[in-house]
Amino acid sequence: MPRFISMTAPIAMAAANLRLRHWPGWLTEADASLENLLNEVPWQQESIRLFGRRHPLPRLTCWMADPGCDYSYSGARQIPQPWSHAVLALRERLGALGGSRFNSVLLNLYRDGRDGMGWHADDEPELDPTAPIASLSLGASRSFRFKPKGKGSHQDERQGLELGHGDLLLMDPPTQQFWLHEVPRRRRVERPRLNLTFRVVRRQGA
Ligand SMILES: O=C(O)CCC(=O)C(=O)O
Repeated sequence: MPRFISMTAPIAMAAANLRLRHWPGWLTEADASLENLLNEVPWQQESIRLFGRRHPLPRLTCWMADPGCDYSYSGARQIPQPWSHAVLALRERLGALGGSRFNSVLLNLYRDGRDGMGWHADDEPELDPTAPIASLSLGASRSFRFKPKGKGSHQDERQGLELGHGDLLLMDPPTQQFWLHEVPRRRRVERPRLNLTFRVVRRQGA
């Protein structure tokens, strides 16, 4: 087992159609990875159009993918960046775990607690619904919350966990089909947080 990861048993969380596996502190060299990624990733400020006006997303992003893995979200087509060394190394270590070969990753940089991500599911038609999504977190600890799709939001049905430095979360099918997730804003958080969600995109024409 490489020193780079810690492979104790994950904490499993399950509710109806919610399948999560959480490895706190999975990446033992999280400090070095955070520094490398902050420096080597070509972070971009994307915007979305709402009611005819463009608004900057409350975070910086980058999409890295194999050729042919096109992807759109929030109404914007993502232009893939080449895989960086540090991200490729992380993908290699994840490959064995999910049983899938992740061919793409969305990186999000939350500069501080004023950045966040609203309720959504990673259920775009380009994504393979039979593959897990592997989410790796670095930097400041932030809440990650789930609520069932298609209902008024009953507080007692919500699920949540805290994602810390080096934590790995696997979201297994059919989670994305039935649940939404969010990273709420936390005004008191001053440090940056970086998250990578490794995905399997169905290639064009496949
Ligand atoms: O930052 C996170 O933990 C989650 C990111 C996320 O929900 C996404 O990339 O779809």
